[in-house]
Amino acid sequence: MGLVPAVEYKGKALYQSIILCEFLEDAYSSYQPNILPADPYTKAYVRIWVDYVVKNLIPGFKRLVQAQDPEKRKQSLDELLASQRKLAEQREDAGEAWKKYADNVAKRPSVINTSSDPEHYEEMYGLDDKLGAQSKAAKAIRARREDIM
Ligand SMILES: N[C@@H](CCC(=O)N[C@@H](CS)C(=O)NCC(=O)O)C(=O)O
Repeated sequence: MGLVPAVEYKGKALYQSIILCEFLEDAYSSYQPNILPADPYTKAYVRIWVDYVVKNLIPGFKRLVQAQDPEKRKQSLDELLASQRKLAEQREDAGEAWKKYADNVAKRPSVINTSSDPEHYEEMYGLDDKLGAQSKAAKAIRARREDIM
């Protein structure tokens, strides 16, 4: 696919973030803490919402930050807000618990060390749209290819 993240395991390649997370759990099952709950129902429930985020919030966010045209921007923002609203309505833990989780993630050294300065994101994604960037990710966003995004 040519996208990151990707993992090489025993000489073979794997990709797609969510699949990699589950693969790491399977391949290193004794590592604690686990990402997914052990209970089958709760695990399936988590996967339902991970799938929702992957298909709606992530593409919606990427389209918003890439959109330069004000009309396209407003449409992208409305779509993203509608997706977020649905998540917040269905998940009672989407309020304070989410904020605490997000704050903790943002403080992790691995996240700090691999993130760009927030003020540069808009410019970078905006340039993608303006210049008609040819990266696989930028093309996928423009073509609304959620399966690649
Ligand atoms: N659905 C993929 C998306 C991966 C993706 O968009 N990767 C971007 C960086 S975040 C990339 O590799 N861009 C390089 C390119 O498009 O050529 C995943 O979840 O791993």
